[in-house]
Amino acid sequence: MTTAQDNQSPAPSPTAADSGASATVAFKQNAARRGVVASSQERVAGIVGDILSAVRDVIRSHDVTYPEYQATKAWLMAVGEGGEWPLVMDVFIEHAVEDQVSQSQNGTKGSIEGPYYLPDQPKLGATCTLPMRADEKGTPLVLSGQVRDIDGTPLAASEVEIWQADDDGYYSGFAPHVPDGNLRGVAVTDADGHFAISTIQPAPYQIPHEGPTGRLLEAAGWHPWRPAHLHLMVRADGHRTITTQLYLATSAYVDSDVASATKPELFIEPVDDGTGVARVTYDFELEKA
Ligand code: MBD
Ligand code: FE
Repeated sequence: MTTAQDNQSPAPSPTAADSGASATVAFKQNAARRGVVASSQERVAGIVGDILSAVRDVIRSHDVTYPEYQATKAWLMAVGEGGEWPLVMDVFIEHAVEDQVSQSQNGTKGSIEGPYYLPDQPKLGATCTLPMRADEKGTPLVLSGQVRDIDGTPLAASEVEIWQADDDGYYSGFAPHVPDGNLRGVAVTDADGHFAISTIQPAPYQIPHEGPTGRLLEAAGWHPWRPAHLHLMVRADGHRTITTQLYLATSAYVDSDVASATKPELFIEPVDDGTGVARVTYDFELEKA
């Protein structure tokens, strides 16, 4: 077990700006690692051209005024200045891209990556405990299961990576009071493809709401919540990586995720084993790359 440095700060006051600035840095680093893929001139002109004409259509159909146009410009500028583009894109847009891409992926259903993935987390054993503070709040949770090919073959030495918010809804790396690496790690499956990860049950998650994204939600009368979720990335040699999330079926907001990223196949219902530990099994099936 890896232990994250204990949290000494008494009164955490993380802000949307902390989180937004970190999400922007993380996105640029992840983008550099993924590499740049250029689209053809035809696709750029086709896609961007259609986006712009859809915007002009909305302006006409809603009879948009000059004050509304200027307010929109100010908001877009504030999103950039506050570093909230990763948040805005992943909350409002990513689910449509994921839905589209996942139509050609067999096996376990995917879901959006969101803005808070950080690479290079420690590799743990098949049976492991995520790095956490000695006094980490929340109900202990054990997620166990098997990674298999879609033909049923167990996949030994595959990687089940988890990242999640703490019981207060903060992700390490995006809130200064949470120790680096907290509640992030990679389980490596045993010879039978099995894994068992000890962590804490996530709580419903409120997206940062003091910044421009929050002001938009408030102006539209939309709530800022996601249902309690675990993020996962499952990798195996020769197989297509699956990025997904598991949702606690009994969580608030399962029917009104602000990021529109739930799928019925991704709900889990952990059961107390009689000792205060919630346990649940979920198997992952990957198709060949
Ligand atoms: C999250 O934790 C998240 O999963 C998404 C999609 C957007 C913002 C914060
Ligand atoms: Fe999340």
